[in-house]
Amino acid sequence: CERQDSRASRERLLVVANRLPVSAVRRGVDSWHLEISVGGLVSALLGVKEFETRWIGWAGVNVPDEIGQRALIKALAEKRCIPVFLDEEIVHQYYNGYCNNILWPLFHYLGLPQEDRLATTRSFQSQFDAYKKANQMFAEVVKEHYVEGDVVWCHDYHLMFLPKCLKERNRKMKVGWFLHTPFPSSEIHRTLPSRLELLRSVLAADLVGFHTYDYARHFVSACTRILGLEGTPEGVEDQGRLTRVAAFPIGIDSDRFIRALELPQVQDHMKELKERFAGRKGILMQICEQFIELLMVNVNNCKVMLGVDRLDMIKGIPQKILAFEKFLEENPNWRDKVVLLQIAVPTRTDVPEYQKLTSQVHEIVGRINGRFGTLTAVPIHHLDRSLDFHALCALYAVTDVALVTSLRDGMNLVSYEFVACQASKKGVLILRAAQSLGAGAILVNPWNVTEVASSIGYALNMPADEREKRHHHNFVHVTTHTSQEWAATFVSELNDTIVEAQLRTRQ
Ligand code: ADQ
Repeated sequence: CERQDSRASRERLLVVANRLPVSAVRRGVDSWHLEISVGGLVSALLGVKEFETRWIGWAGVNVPDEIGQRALIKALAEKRCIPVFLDEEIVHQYYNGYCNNILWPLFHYLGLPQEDRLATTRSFQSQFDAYKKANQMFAEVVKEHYVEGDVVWCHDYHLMFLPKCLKERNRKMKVGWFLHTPFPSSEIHRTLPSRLELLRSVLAADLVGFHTYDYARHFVSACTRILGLEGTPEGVEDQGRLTRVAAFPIGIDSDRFIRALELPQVQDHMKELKERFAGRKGILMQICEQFIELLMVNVNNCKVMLGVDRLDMIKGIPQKILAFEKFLEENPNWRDKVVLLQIAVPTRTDVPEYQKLTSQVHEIVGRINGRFGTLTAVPIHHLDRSLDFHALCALYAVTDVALVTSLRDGMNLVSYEFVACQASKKGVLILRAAQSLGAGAILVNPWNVTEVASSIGYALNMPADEREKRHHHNFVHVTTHTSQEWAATFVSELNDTIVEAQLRTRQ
């Protein structure tokens, strides 16, 4: 009953995340252009409509002058966004350093960077100091915009220090924290020099959420083993105060994708893509000129395989491409009948590891195209760019086999988006095992190139009735586990947790 009430009254939700859903590009002294940011967190949260939402975060740009800041605040206000201004040094130490160079790889089991293995190194300490300072700056902006009764929902590994900062400012604030990445085993978390402080800060939240039960369990074990606290079925208890810990598997706004397929611009994209694969010329320049030029060389009834990822080491792009190479090597009859489109939007481009990854992927693609390409066709089309929503939906819809083979991932929304767009084609999803879309997909170990290669063959040859059955399983899951449901459940659970805590205190 309480859950229904909270949904009906459009309660105010302050979403606090490192990045705003838009990136700001300066066009003049007091003029800004706003572009939608690409990424899973943004994609899921933009689908959440039932709350009166304000979004607090960094706009991805350094704005040192007051005129620029005032103009940006005004431009963002129209989108219900509130900026946190971070200077270059903080961004370098907090975002590129502590978040992307330490927490992100560690949480995905890639370990700590070599030079930061010692807790005493200056770079580690200064990055952690910057991380805490940045989190304090987020807390100040939240405090400024907070209205009593608001739900404050902090997101992701960038803001693990935030729950503590918020509760120190206002003990009564309703604070939830959700992690979009995996939370690693306590043995991995143990290696982080600032492990104690981070765990304690997160525990200041009223509700702590993860994508899966396993991540929640890892977090509780870290608190019991590293902090020596008591884990209960509800969460973690510290001196009579309970922090509720639970799993809230994320989803997408599936209706948005399903509805998009009816839009004339998406239909046009799809028609032209299909014509292209039937070997006829078309005018698909809107999607991407380079991409279309490459597609033009493909011949009749080519099967389309698709990968859509941020260009990140966790997404397993080199391994995926190597598996495709193995498939072509072992199946010469498929060589001019299948094409892999890998769309990889670059992220964190100023981090050296990401620059290395881009070169590595380009090198592998070039080698394979040199090996299996002909004068008229290449097997892999790799694009380092983002596609707009309509082009992405059209691509999903015409795809025969999607390869979603991250080495590790919090959840992965691309698999959901693909399924939502496949109502008529009923293509096959090859997926890293341990994701929640298990039942209808072909599950693989992405490290096992031989297994992925043979799954590609299985998927391409799959009979229609099996494809249909598998798609049905996936489609039901994607349309019932939506981002709206995810957010509503989290907020409702947070409200319940607070009511229960108040009752416990009174007893
Ligand atoms: P991400 O690592 O960003 O998210 P994912 O869940 O796959 O990963 O979401 C990516 C989003 O970006 C999708 O909505 C996709 O459409 C979009 N995208 C990716 N490449 C694109 C391209 N080239 N062009 C256009 N759009 C593109 C993080 C975690 C995930 C977790 C999500 C949500 O790493 O594990 O599932 O948050 O919690």
